[in-house]
Amino acid sequence: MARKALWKRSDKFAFGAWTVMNAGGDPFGEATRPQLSGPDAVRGLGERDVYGFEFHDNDLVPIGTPPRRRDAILREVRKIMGSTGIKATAGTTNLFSHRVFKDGAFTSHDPKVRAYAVQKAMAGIDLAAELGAGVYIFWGGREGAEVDVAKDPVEALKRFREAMNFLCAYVLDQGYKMVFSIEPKPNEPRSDMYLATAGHALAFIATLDHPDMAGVNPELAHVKMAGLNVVHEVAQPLEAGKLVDIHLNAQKPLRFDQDMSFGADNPKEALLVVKLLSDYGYAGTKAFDCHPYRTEADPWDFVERNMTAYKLLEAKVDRVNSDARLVAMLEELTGADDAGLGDVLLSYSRKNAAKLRGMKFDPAKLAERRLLYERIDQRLTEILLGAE
Ligand code: GLT
Ligand code: MN
Repeated sequence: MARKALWKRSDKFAFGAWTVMNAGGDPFGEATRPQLSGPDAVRGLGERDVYGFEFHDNDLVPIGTPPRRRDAILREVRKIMGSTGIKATAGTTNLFSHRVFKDGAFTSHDPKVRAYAVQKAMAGIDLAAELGAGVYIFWGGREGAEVDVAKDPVEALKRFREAMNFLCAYVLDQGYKMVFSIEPKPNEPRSDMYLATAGHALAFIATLDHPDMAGVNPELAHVKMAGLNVVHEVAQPLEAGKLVDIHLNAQKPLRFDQDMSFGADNPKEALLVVKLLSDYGYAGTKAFDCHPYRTEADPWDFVERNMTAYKLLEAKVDRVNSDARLVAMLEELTGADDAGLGDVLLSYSRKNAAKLRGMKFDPAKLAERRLLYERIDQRLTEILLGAE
């Protein structure tokens, strides 16, 4: 890219190592570009001033790697981290590729498969701790069903909880500084997956032995696959103080998992996600979880475009937030006259209830208040399109 890079490390952008290791294969066709190794993926990201990388245990250490080889790989990755300045920001366990997980990992019917999954997660947590990652992601890729009659979903959630409780206790026992993050997805690769949205994940987290140890990393594409609202999906964990990471990308609604680059499909929606994160001072890493188009010869234009898109949208957010016309319209909308209400709605008391009962409202008059939604939306569109 000829243009000067817009991003800095302090932007705290991250990429899944797997995003640049994606070689373009899909269910209908073979790979279209060379397979990068884990260390080469980390090096390429570090050389492009990316703040951090996320990784599966097997992105770095393939299943069955002897311990000495594992340690040698880790030494190599640490060396790359030292020379490029990139950090390991989040680890995760691949509990979906191997056929042993064909009917689930933590939610498998087979106690031995469940035990293997928890053992694998423990080893992945050790690996993440060794590289200094402070977030550990749980994406239940195979935790779901095609045949609901064959797996009791209540029992499945109990098993999921047992595994998470075991692993939380493991982290505490080891003294690791690490929070868990559940990554929701409604479907694919299973027909239907448990913990389908951020809301499902939040409700589940509240039932853990250590709810404070777990948060959520929503992924825009995942919720979009169900046709739901990406801004709301991010807002809910944010409001709950549970947004510990985020997976940014793009997706046309109600289709297979496309994992397109951030902003590639719906720039207005991407803008509103960036606005949400910056308005509320989100300080965690912003990870891109998507992959280059199958037609790309290498992943590097893809890496640069995602960070560039975020920074351009961030600049637009500044314009949106300082646009006098838009600000005035939003103020009119949100600054409704509450004179006379006092603190009656702030909290329930018998006194407040009595006060509220005694108040006089004229609904027809209240309904007359103008709401400039067309103009507001149009102004946002204009700013996005570069109008003065
Ligand atoms: C997989 C999935 C992603 C998850 C990764 C974490 S793996 O690529 O599509 O959304 O974030 O396990
Ligand atoms: Mn993801």
